[in-house]
Amino acid sequence: MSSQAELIESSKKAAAYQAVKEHLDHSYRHIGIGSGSTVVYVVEAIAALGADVTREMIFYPTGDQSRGLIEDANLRLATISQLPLNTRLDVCFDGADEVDENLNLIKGGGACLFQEKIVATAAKKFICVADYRKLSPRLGTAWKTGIPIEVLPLAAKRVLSELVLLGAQKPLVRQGVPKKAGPVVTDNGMWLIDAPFQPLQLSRDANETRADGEGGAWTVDGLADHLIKIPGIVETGIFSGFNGFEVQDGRGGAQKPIA
Ligand code: ABF
Repeated sequence: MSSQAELIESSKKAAAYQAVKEHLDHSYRHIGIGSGSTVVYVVEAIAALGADVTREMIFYPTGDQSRGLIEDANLRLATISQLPLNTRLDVCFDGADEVDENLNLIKGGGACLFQEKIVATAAKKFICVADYRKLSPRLGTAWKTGIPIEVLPLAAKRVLSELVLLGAQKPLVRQGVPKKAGPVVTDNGMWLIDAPFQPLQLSRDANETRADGEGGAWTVDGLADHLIKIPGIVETGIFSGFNGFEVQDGRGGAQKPIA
């Protein structure tokens, strides 16, 4: 492994262990577990606490990969549909592809976003474990392949046309490897579109806001609001406005404290 790759892995691991140490209160019962390569270390850190600590905890995955991680670590598994009514997860740990200065996220680079948003919004506290590479002033600066958008396959072409009208530059249906395998299919049986936009403004009332699809850059919330109204879009990889949010970056801890 190159020294760069080693640095990245050690940052992910440090961020994950720090996040678990600071934010997994041992009295917690319901815990959301996101997807991706960083979350592997989150589950490792939780399992390392031992059965005495984790015995009463129930873990809710955001897809097939995180379900496998929970099972392999011998932690108690439940689906989000089994979370009792009027109950919230105590905490959710998840990764991200990019994080801006206001702690808005792009997610879905690893093909998981829809169940991740369901689990994240069910949690009282959302802890994003994102190593130093993922922090940027504006979404779309570090993560250049575009905003991941989960779509109904039947509607994919129509959605591509709508995205171009909103200013996306060459949005594409994500293809599997090898390409002849066809489109990537999500855990929900949907396809993904990657839609590159100009880097997103932080605030809803920024001067450059592109509210009507004409010129300028979108704000994070402006674009998210427009995208979710397009028929055929199931969910987008823009995550914003979470309460109790903190980013652990693997270089000494939190970017922003939880309010
Ligand atoms: C999933 O994995 C996605 O939402 C996000 O895109 C990605 C982060 O993965 P990694 O930790 O591998 O960078 O959570």
